Amino acid sequence: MTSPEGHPATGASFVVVANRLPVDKRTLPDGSTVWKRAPGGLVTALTPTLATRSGAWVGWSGIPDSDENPTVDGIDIHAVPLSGQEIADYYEGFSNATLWPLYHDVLVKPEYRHDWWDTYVTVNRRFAEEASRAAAEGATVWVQDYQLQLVPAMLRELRPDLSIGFFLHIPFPPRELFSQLPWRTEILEGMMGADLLGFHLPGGAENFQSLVRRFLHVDASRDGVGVRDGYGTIDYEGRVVKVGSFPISIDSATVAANAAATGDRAARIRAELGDPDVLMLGVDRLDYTKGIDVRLAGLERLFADGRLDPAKTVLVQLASPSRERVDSYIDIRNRIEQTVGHINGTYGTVDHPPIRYLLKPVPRDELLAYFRAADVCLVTPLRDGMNLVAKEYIASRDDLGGALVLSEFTGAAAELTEAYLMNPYDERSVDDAIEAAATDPADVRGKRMQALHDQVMTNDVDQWAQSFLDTLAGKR
Ligand code: GDG
Repeated sequence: MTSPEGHPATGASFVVVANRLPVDKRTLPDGSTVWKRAPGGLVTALTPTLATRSGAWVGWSGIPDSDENPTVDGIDIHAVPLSGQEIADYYEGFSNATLWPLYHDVLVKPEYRHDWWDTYVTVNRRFAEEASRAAAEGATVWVQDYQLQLVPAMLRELRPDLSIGFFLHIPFPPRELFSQLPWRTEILEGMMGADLLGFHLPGGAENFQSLVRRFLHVDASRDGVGVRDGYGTIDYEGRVVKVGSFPISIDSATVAANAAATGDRAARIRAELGDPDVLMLGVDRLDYTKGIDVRLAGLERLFADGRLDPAKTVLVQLASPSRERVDSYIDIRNRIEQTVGHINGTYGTVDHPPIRYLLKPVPRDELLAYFRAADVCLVTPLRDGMNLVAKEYIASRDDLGGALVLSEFTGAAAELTEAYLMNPYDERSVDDAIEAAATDPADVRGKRMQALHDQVMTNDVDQWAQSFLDTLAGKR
């Protein structure tokens, strides 16, 4: 059935478009496979909206060269197939070896390749076409992240009846950096297909507006930018495009409840580690933006200077493998592993290596138990859009134990001002923050944690999603 305009009369009134579908394929003990909902903040935040508004999700299944369409309860799944070559060029190439480093302060040199760009265009068009098929007349479509920046304009061309939102989960860079991109105009035009563009921070929204003025030659008023839940506007091709900041968060109440329910596992973790005086924790995708090397270097200096005792300190570094075929990820992995070996070899004993490093994802409950066990959580990125680990650690600590060391170069630092903030580029700042978090009196640490905990419990991911969708719907 189609409407007079040729759009599906049935179909979803709310559609999420993201690189990945919210599902994982699991193999059961008998060898058969099933699709399970993948846990994650975005799925959790959007589940109520997806359920009440007959929602659909458009994305890739995570399996190359597969035309399988997974099914899960409650969400109409639209799989977008990707070939192995497309994953290499669109995902590992243009998304993660061009855009990712460009948007993260050029921490490694972005590669600009026309063949990658061509595939990025082809794949974005495939996502837009699938979204167009999934959406009912007048539906709301919410496009997610840097892999899909061309989808808003492509979708608007196919379906001018839709209300289109776009949210960028990573930083949006200043003009001086973004201008490097050979396809800067095309990317900006792609994003401007949306009715609302959301960034974590006001700075990202301001960078975007400045770039639109420069490269698309339109007037962007600065009104409202810089205010939480406020937005700026851009008059563009007879439409008004809204631009605003929406700092993402976590499902705080669920994280707090699940962390409290881990019981005595936290105490057992400490015992297994030899009951150290100070247990520090790092949890990251293994990525050069996350500053794992920064915290290792800080710890080594503190050991060398006698400011922390390696015999009484343990750092557990949980690293999940990520983008393992991209060269810069192979390099950072090698550097981290070499440093861990060096520190353990120099400051450890056979019984007691001060650093325990794991290169595999740990189950969610185990992760929450580590959060409950850790005296200090080290979040030290060189650049990070938000950083949810910081918020999860805080939500996990309703006992008001623990201390958070947090880089100023994360989006989270804008809200989590009571953390032990540090500049990852300044050795003294790194060392002082780690030492203070580890050694400040319990009442000082407790007061800081109380303020942080209040902040995270009152600003959760549900609020984030509602505030974005209300702004898109013109209710704010
Ligand atoms: C991008 C932006 C922005 C990690 N290791 C394990 C594990 N995790 C979970 C964490 C957390 C998530 O992965 C990582 O989220 P982050 O926000 O820290 O980082 P990115 O993956 O880079 O996310 C970032 C985010 O998008 C949202 O907008 O905040 O700035 O870069 O939830 O807990 N989970 C489990 N085992 C692990 O070993 N179960």
